[in-house]
Amino acid sequence: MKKIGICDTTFARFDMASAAIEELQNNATDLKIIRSTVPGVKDLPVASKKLIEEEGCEIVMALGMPGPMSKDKTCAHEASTGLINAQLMTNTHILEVFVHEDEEIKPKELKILAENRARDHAQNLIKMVFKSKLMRKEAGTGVREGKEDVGSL
Ligand code: RDL
Ligand code: RDL
Ligand code: RDL
Repeated sequence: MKKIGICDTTFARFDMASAAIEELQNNATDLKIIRSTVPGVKDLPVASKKLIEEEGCEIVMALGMPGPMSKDKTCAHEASTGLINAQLMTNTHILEVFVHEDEEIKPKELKILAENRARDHAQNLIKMVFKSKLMRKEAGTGVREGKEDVGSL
């Protein structure tokens, strides 16, 4: 039984965690999902670290939505640095699944991007935990999450 941590925010405008959880449950068996929701992206690092250290998760997805303002971009960068610190402190992967609100203009398209990125990173997680050879096969192939892959040169 693999314990997978899912950490998300109330700031996000789409429930990416539910999409990720559905993708995980449809494509892997023998996993236990522990979810924790926090207000915003800057709260994700410690929540992720707690999922690892206190709940015994062996990998975590941290899902969040940085807003469009320059203060939001700063906030996202700080959150990102925190997530990397939490990974280094625990020697455990935390997949950062961020969708910036200004990646799309239309709300409908932002929603599609958020859902697809969450699902694509859930597939990445499955490869990292259960099928590492499959991920190695994709090395250098221009994979993207949420949008079309750009492909290799
Ligand atoms: O610890 C409480 C908050 O400071 C924390 O939840 C922040 O992540 C909230 N937050 C901001 O303060 C902000 O200026 C967020 C954003 N921008 C943002 O763009 N996205 C967030 N949170 O998820
Ligand atoms: O933890 C999962 C992802 O957050 C992580 O793999 C990132 O490194 C993926 N990534 C971005 O999110 C991004 O905005 C990458 C780039 N840009 C980039 O330019 N090059 C990458 N990854 O290798
Ligand atoms: O090539 C276009 C996009 O990949 C590029 O704009 C990325 O920076 C977009 N992006 C993010 O902004 C982000 O926060 C990506 C990710 N996370 C990600 O996890 N995977 C991506 N893009 O492919």
